Formats: sequence, structure tokens, C-alpha cells
Amino acid sequence: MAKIQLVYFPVRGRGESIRTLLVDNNVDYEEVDVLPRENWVNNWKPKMAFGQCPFLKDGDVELVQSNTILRYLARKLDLYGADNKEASRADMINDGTEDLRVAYTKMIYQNYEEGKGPFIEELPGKLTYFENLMQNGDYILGSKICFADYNLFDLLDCLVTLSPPCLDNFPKLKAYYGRMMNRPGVQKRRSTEHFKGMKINGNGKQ
Ligand SMILES: N[C@@H](CCC(=O)N[C@@H](CS)C(=O)NCC(=O)O)C(=O)O
Repeated sequence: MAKIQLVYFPVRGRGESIRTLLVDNNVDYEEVDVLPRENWVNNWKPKMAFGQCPFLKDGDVELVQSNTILRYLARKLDLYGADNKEASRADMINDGTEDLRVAYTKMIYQNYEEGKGPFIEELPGKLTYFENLMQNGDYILGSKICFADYNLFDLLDCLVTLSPPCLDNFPKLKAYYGRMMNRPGVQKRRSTEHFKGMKINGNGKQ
């Protein structure tokens, strides 16, 4: 069977949580870079269901929307919890992650110079929600990792890059971030030249 393909820009962006999930779960996938820009605009963009990527191809399954891709892989790789209650908790935290990612991305792409300071000032209020959601287990659902862990970890990584001390007053979240970072599969992904050579965001701001 052909390898899973992930089609995206050569940035971490909305691709990195998907890549980390794939590597951490030993899926040998193929990365397809949509650049140069003319290639994206003329060849890829018109084929994308919403004109944007990341795009995942797994046999006859073709998907866009990063959170849909994460959920598809979660169902395929048993990363969606044990039952409806667990799956819904994973969904809830993933949706909260998406809300904060949208605010982060808006600041990065539309208002970095003036917006960075206020964004960092407002961050503790937002991180408090996630701190309160952390339970006693290692991950969002307890002892077993789920798809939302990869997404939350990636967002926390962006936020720590933006403001290195941002997790200092959130002991559970900080320990969780460290635990995710230290997973062998996460380290495997982060030690690749592909990861090291990429910026977090397409405009170089971080
Ligand atoms: N809601 C979408 C957003 C996708 C998105 O914003 N994609 C950007 C890159 S991160 C893109 O394709 N930009 C190029 C364009 O719009 O032409 C998702 O989660 O995948």
C-alpha cells in the first residue's frame, strides 16, 4: 500500500502536530512540499477542498482541515480514547487548542509588532483554562496519549517560543509540555533535518 502523503508548506504551522503524531506512532509517511509559490497557486490550491492545506492522502482518502486530519489519524491509529466520554474530552481540549491557535496565528500574521505584547499579557488567562483541565495522568486522557495531545503540545511549543517563561506559573502544564517533549517519537521528529530546517510560521515571525 502506498505511503500516507502529507502535502503542506515547509513550515511547522498547521502541519507539525500531524507530522509529530505520525512519527510518534511509527507511521512512515511521505512529505510533499507545495512550494515554489507558483506550484502552490497553480497546481495545488485549485485542488484543495477549501483552497488551503495541509492535505492528507491515504489511499482513496483525501482530506484537508488540520483538525479533521488529526481526527482521521486518531481513528485509524487508536488515538481517540476508549469511549465516547474520552473522545469528547479529547475533542473539547482540541477545540480549545484550536481557539487559542487561531488567536495566536492572527497575531503572528496580522498584528505581530503591536499585538505581541498584549497577546503575551493575556496568555496567562488562557493558559489557566488548560492548567485546570490537566488531570493526574500523563496525558489529556490519562495514561494513553490521544490526538489532541499532539496538537496541544505543538501549540504550547509555539507559545514557549513566543514567550519562554509563559508556562512557569502553570506547573501541570509545564510538566505536561516536558513529558510530551521527552517522548522518544517526539524527539525523533525534532531531531530530523526537516524539522530543524523549518520556521514555525510562513512569515518568519515567532
Ligand atoms: N482551517 C484550516 C486552515 C488552513 C490554513 O490556514 N492553511 C494555510 C497555511 S497554514 C494555507 O493554506 N495558506 C495558503 C493559502 O491560503 O493560499 C486548517 O486547519 O487546516
